[in-house]
Amino acid sequence: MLYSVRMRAAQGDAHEKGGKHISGAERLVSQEQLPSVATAMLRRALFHSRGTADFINLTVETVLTENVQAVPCLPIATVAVPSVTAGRESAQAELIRAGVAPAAVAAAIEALAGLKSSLRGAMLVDAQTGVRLDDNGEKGIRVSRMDIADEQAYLCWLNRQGHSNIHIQEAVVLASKVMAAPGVVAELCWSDDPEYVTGYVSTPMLYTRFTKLKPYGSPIGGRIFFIKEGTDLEQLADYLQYQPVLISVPAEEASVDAIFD
Ligand code: PML
Repeated sequence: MLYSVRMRAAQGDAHEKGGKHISGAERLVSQEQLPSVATAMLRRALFHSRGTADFINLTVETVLTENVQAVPCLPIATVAVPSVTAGRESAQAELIRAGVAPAAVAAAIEALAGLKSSLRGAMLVDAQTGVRLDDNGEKGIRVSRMDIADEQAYLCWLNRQGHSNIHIQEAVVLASKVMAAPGVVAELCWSDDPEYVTGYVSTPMLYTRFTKLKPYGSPIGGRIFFIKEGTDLEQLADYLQYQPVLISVPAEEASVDAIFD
């Protein structure tokens, strides 16, 4: 048995009553890990760079181990760019290489850049036309019920590549789950953390980070999932929100850690 632990925090009021989104987090953990993971989430909601939350929703639900799907972790690449403009141009090129139509890429970047407030979940966008497919407004579709299968092996794997921050730790897990969904061509994301300007494009083959995708100080971020024509949207939304998934790093990486730890 595992536990899905989900936190969303807002300021002013609950999200659904117009409160400002402060923080969100997702884990899938054992009973032993549950108290410390729940406490860490509460701390994160209370001491966040976006402000202090006065509404915190913490949900804990059991998940049967036999219902958990195993998904491989995406490899990571980083592209250093000198400016937000250069970052967005490179991200655009990567999305087009992945099969997203140039017009859809342009529409998506404009939609993300034009948001008045952060998206809590993701927008689903047609990869050919750029038309938004979900009707969830600012809520979007929140990807839920995922975690890393072996946290130690994952952290070592990231560390060896020079990555140690919580943003990348969580984003790679989320992107790996999303890219395992049938019909998802690519994802574009940048953070709502005003101090964090690195964003990424993920494809079923690769998670590519661009060191500047939004201006420093901007508290507005979000995600767009580009969807292939003919994809069953109900099934996709169901997978993204409800299918429990554990992500694993490549076997030799995990075993190398086991030998040297
Ligand atoms: C977020 O934390 O809200 C999104 C993360 C974006 C990029 C993470 C990275 O690869 O550094």
